[in-house]
Amino acid sequence: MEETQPVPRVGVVLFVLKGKSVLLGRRRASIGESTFALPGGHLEFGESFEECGARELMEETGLVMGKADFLTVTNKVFLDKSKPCHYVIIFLRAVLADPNQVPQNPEPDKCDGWDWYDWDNLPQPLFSTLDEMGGLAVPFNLTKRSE
Ligand code: 8DG
Ligand code: MG
Ligand code: MG
Repeated sequence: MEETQPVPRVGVVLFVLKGKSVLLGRRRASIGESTFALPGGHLEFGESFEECGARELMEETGLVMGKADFLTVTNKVFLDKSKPCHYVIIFLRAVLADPNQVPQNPEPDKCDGWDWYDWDNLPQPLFSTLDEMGGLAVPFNLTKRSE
Protein backbone atom coordinates (compact mmCIF):
# COMPACT_ATOMS: atom_id res chain seq x y z
CA MET A 1 0.00 0.00 0.00
CA GLU A 2 1.21 3.53 -0.76
CA GLU A 3 2.51 5.52 2.23
CA THR A 4 0.60 8.78 2.76
CA GLN A 5 2.78 11.87 3.05
CA PRO A 6 2.62 13.62 6.43
CA VAL A 7 0.86 16.99 6.28
CA PRO A 8 0.58 19.88 8.75
CA ARG A 9 -2.59 19.78 10.87
CA VAL A 10 -4.48 22.61 12.53
CA GLY A 11 -5.21 22.54 16.25
CA VAL A 12 -7.23 24.88 18.45
CA VAL A 13 -6.12 25.15 22.07
CA LEU A 14 -7.78 27.12 24.87
CA PHE A 15 -6.49 29.16 27.76
CA VAL A 16 -9.65 28.87 29.86
CA LEU A 17 -9.30 31.50 32.55
CA LYS A 18 -11.06 31.98 35.86
CA GLY A 19 -9.73 34.93 37.84
CA LYS A 20 -5.98 34.23 38.17
CA SER A 21 -6.34 30.52 37.38
CA VAL A 22 -6.02 28.51 34.20
CA LEU A 23 -7.48 25.09 33.36
CA LEU A 24 -4.86 22.38 32.83
CA GLY A 25 -4.88 18.58 32.62
CA ARG A 26 -2.11 15.98 32.66
CA ARG A 27 -1.96 14.40 29.21
CA ARG A 28 -2.19 10.73 28.33
CA ALA A 29 -0.99 10.95 24.72
CA SER A 30 2.14 10.16 22.73
CA ILE A 31 2.82 13.86 22.25
CA GLY A 32 3.46 15.44 25.64
CA GLU A 33 2.75 12.29 27.70
CA SER A 34 2.39 13.12 31.43
CA THR A 35 2.78 16.87 30.96
CA PHE A 36 0.23 19.51 31.95
CA ALA A 37 -1.53 20.93 28.91
CA LEU A 38 -4.45 23.06 27.85
CA PRO A 39 -7.69 21.60 26.49
CA GLY A 40 -7.93 21.51 22.71
CA GLY A 41 -7.70 19.36 19.63
CA HIS A 42 -7.96 19.14 15.88
CA LEU A 43 -9.93 21.58 13.73
CA GLU A 44 -12.63 19.69 11.80
CA PHE A 45 -13.78 20.50 8.29
CA GLY A 46 -15.96 23.62 8.16
CA GLU A 47 -15.45 24.67 11.79
CA SER A 48 -14.61 28.15 13.02
CA PHE A 49 -11.83 28.36 15.64
CA GLU A 50 -14.43 29.18 18.30
CA GLU A 51 -16.65 26.24 17.31
CA CYS A 52 -13.68 23.89 17.47
CA GLY A 53 -12.59 25.26 20.85
CA ALA A 54 -16.09 24.95 22.31
CA ARG A 55 -16.50 21.39 20.96
CA GLU A 56 -13.10 20.21 22.24
CA LEU A 57 -13.73 21.82 25.64
CA MET A 58 -17.09 20.02 25.90
CA GLU A 59 -15.66 16.67 24.73
CA GLU A 60 -12.64 16.84 27.03
CA THR A 61 -14.03 18.51 30.17
CA GLY A 62 -17.84 18.74 29.87
CA LEU A 63 -17.51 22.53 30.32
CA VAL A 64 -19.50 25.06 28.30
CA MET A 65 -17.33 27.75 26.75
CA GLY A 66 -18.33 31.39 27.16
CA LYS A 67 -16.72 34.35 25.42
CA ALA A 68 -13.52 33.55 23.55
CA ASP A 69 -11.03 35.55 21.56
CA PHE A 70 -7.91 34.97 19.52
CA LEU A 71 -4.59 35.14 21.37
CA THR A 72 -1.79 33.89 19.16
CA VAL A 73 -0.72 31.22 16.67
CA THR A 74 2.27 28.88 16.68
CA ASN A 75 3.86 26.69 14.04
CA LYS A 76 5.35 23.62 15.70
CA VAL A 77 7.08 20.52 14.33
CA PHE A 78 7.41 17.58 16.73
CA LEU A 79 10.39 15.69 15.30
CA ASP A 80 11.34 13.71 18.37
CA LYS A 81 8.47 11.26 17.88
CA SER A 82 8.55 7.98 15.97
CA LYS A 83 5.81 9.59 13.89
CA PRO A 84 6.77 13.22 13.25
CA CYS A 85 3.91 15.73 13.49
CA HIS A 86 3.51 19.30 12.35
CA TYR A 87 0.85 21.51 13.95
CA VAL A 88 -0.36 25.03 13.34
CA ILE A 89 -1.97 25.83 16.67
CA ILE A 90 -4.52 28.58 17.18
CA PHE A 91 -4.56 29.70 20.82
CA LEU A 92 -7.79 31.20 22.12
CA ARG A 93 -8.47 32.79 25.47
CA ALA A 94 -11.86 31.89 26.91
CA VAL A 95 -14.03 32.07 29.98
CA LEU A 96 -16.77 29.64 31.01
CA ALA A 97 -20.42 30.33 30.31
CA ASP A 98 -20.99 29.46 33.99
CA PRO A 99 -17.87 30.15 36.08
CA ASN A 100 -19.10 27.72 38.74
CA GLN A 101 -19.29 24.72 36.42
CA VAL A 102 -16.92 21.95 37.55
CA PRO A 103 -14.68 20.15 35.01
CA GLN A 104 -15.29 16.44 34.41
CA ASN A 105 -12.96 13.92 32.77
CA PRO A 106 -14.96 12.20 29.99
CA GLU A 107 -11.78 11.04 28.16
CA PRO A 108 -9.76 9.33 30.94
CA ASP A 109 -7.66 7.53 28.33
CA LYS A 110 -6.40 10.94 27.13
CA CYS A 111 -6.12 12.90 30.39
CA ASP A 112 -5.67 12.21 34.12
CA GLY A 113 -8.16 14.97 34.98
CA TRP A 114 -8.67 18.73 34.85
CA ASP A 115 -8.14 21.37 37.48
CA TRP A 116 -7.65 25.09 37.97
CA TYR A 117 -4.06 26.18 38.63
CA ASP A 118 -2.94 29.53 39.92
CA TRP A 119 -1.01 31.45 37.30
CA ASP A 120 1.81 32.12 39.79
CA ASN A 121 2.10 28.46 40.78
CA LEU A 122 1.74 26.33 37.65
CA PRO A 123 2.26 22.54 37.86
CA GLN A 124 5.31 20.88 36.30
CA PRO A 125 6.19 19.67 33.81
CA LEU A 126 4.25 21.88 31.44
CA PHE A 127 3.64 20.69 27.88
CA SER A 128 6.65 21.81 25.84
CA THR A 129 4.66 24.15 23.62
CA LEU A 130 3.47 26.09 26.66
CA ASP A 131 7.00 26.41 28.01
CA GLU A 132 8.25 27.52 24.63
CA MET A 133 5.64 30.25 24.38
CA GLY A 134 7.89 31.95 26.89
CA GLY A 135 5.13 34.41 27.52
CA LEU A 136 2.95 32.12 29.52
CA ALA A 137 1.97 35.51 30.82
CA VAL A 138 0.39 36.19 27.44
CA PRO A 139 -3.23 35.53 28.37
CA PHE A 140 -3.00 37.54 31.56
CA ASN A 141 -1.37 40.51 29.91
CA LEU A 142 -4.54 40.76 27.89
CA THR A 143 -6.70 39.70 30.74
CA LYS A 144 -9.38 42.36 31.02
CA ARG A 145 -12.16 40.17 29.59
CA SER A 146 -11.43 37.27 31.93
CA GLU A 147 -11.94 39.22 35.16
P1 8DG B 1 -9.14 15.19 18.70
O1 8DG B 1 -8.94 13.76 18.35
O2 8DG B 1 -10.03 15.38 19.90
O3 8DG B 1 -9.48 16.07 17.54
O4 8DG B 1 -7.70 15.70 19.09
P2 8DG B 1 -6.97 15.60 20.49
O5 8DG B 1 -6.53 14.22 20.77
O6 8DG B 1 -7.78 16.29 21.53
O7 8DG B 1 -5.68 16.50 20.12
P3 8DG B 1 -4.57 17.03 21.07
O8 8DG B 1 -3.40 16.10 20.98
O9 8DG B 1 -5.08 17.33 22.44
O10 8DG B 1 -4.21 18.44 20.39
C1 8DG B 1 -3.73 18.50 19.06
C2 8DG B 1 -2.31 18.96 19.04
O11 8DG B 1 -2.19 20.30 19.44
C3 8DG B 1 -1.35 18.24 19.99
O12 8DG B 1 -1.06 16.94 19.55
C4 8DG B 1 -0.18 19.17 19.96
C5 8DG B 1 -0.84 20.53 19.83
N1 8DG B 1 -0.78 21.29 21.09
C6 8DG B 1 0.17 22.23 21.36
N2 8DG B 1 -0.01 22.74 22.60
C7 8DG B 1 -1.11 22.11 23.13
C8 8DG B 1 -1.77 22.21 24.39
O13 8DG B 1 -1.41 22.97 25.30
N3 8DG B 1 -2.84 21.39 24.57
C9 8DG B 1 -3.28 20.54 23.58
N4 8DG B 1 -4.36 19.79 23.84
N5 8DG B 1 -2.67 20.42 22.39
C10 8DG B 1 -1.58 21.20 22.16
O14 8DG B 1 1.06 22.53 20.56
MG1 MG C 1 -9.91 16.25 21.84
MG1 MG D 1 -7.02 17.30 23.26
